[in-house]
Amino acid sequence: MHYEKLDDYPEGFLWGASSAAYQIEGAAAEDGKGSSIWDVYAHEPGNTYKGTTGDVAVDHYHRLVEDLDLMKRMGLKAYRFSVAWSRVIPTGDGAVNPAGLNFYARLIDGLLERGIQPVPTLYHWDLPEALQEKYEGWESRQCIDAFEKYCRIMFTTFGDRVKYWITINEQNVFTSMGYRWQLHPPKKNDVKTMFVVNHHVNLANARAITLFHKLVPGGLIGPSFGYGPVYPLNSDPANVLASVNADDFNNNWWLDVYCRGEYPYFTLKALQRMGIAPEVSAADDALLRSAKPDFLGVNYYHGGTVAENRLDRPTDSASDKASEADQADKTDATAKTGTTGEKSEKGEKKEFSGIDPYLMQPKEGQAQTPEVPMFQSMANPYVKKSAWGWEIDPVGFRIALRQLFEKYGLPLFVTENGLGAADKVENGEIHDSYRIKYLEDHLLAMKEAVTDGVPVIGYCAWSFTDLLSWLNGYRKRYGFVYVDCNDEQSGTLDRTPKDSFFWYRDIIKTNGGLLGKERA
Ligand code: BGP
Repeated sequence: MHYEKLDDYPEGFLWGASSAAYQIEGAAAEDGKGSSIWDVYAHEPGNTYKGTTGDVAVDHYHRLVEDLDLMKRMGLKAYRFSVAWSRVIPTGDGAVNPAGLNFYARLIDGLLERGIQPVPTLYHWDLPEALQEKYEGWESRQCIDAFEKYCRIMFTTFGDRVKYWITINEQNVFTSMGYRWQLHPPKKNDVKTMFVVNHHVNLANARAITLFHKLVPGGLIGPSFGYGPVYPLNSDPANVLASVNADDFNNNWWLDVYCRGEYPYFTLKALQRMGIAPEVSAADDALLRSAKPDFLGVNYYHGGTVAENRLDRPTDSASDKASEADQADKTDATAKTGTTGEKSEKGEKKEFSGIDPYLMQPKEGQAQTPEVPMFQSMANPYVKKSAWGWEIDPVGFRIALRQLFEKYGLPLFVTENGLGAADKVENGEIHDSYRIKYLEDHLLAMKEAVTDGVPVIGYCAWSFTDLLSWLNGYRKRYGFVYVDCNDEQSGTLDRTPKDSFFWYRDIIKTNGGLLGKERA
């Protein structure tokens, strides 16, 4: 559908920006905070780019007021941040740390005083280390009880002031990176365990939502999912079937549980056949079916393209060529961004560039590859890529919003979208026209989705300030505000608004009216 004129963004649209505790706060061991699994993981040699850690990050903990003032200056209507569970309950399920709660009280009250809606995420990957040690973290159901206890504290403390809440960030990413690809803690490669963990997180999400609805009437809560539409490589029915499989395996596997309370039938069958499906008790089933989110948080970076995965595929097939092109592109991206890779403790070379959690694929001969008979990821020749090899696909954003609303009928809240780039400071200024272009194209695509009729309640760009990328250090920047930090972790941490800061301020001021218009 093409429109002569697009609808306006709705009144009260939540124009925002996002962050996550581990990536910005620093103060990793201050004021009684306990360690998280990321505090420990980042300190083990070879796990992160140049050994970067969140010990100081961008020091948001100490620069709270400065950051809040910058948010007000930009005119933000919403700010999505995450709460470090181990700051609130240092041992994960023991005593509450009043200083930790007080930090979030200052943040939330500071936002409200400035007319900004706080949007806390309860779990953005930084599990208290004590829970990992005591129970093997999410492998145990005790972790679900601990999460519920922590949520209760958050809801009873802040439910009177905070309307929008996110339960879990990108469950698809942290479970696969942590239990399959060995790139996040606890660095395991065990698909069966990955599905157990995933099931437990589903239950934790459902328990949090159920509790929230009891304790915070009038509030709204939902998970944030890393969503990408799946395209077939072409109209070959075998590839179309592969795209149906991939959508089920990569998207429905989580979304059907969140929104319908059940695992998708075909993927569940396939996993059962392989002996790696999670066990769902009658009580689990009842809980999952009864807990419904009020909205769906959507993190959109890009989708993916797939083809049939024929195990006897001839080497010169079109898709193999596309795959080679993809590989070449990734290598090129690595060269462009100057990543040389690092040696891990064991000595094998490890590339931190080009890691794309949404498109990870089993390597040849890698054990336990449930999707092998279902599909194979391919390069998409129609879309450009960022310097880190992530596809740039604003039309896919509109498709994503359409598909999600059509499938689940829930209002959507875009909780992440943005461009990672190596920004340069020129005479004290940062001219990030590429980021403005990226955001503008995506905001226009979202406006088209809104005109199509999709109810979108807000958009939080990733990210407000520059911050620590989990695996890419500080040079892969996403922020509207430049932070003087580097991979040697020796910058001044001074803040400087980029060109995109002023551009987004004007977009917010006009409720999106300036999108696609010439600017002076
Ligand atoms: C999402 C995470 C964010 C952020 C973003 C960019 O998956 O929820 O926390 O990290 O991706 O990722 P990266 O820094 O790897 O480019």
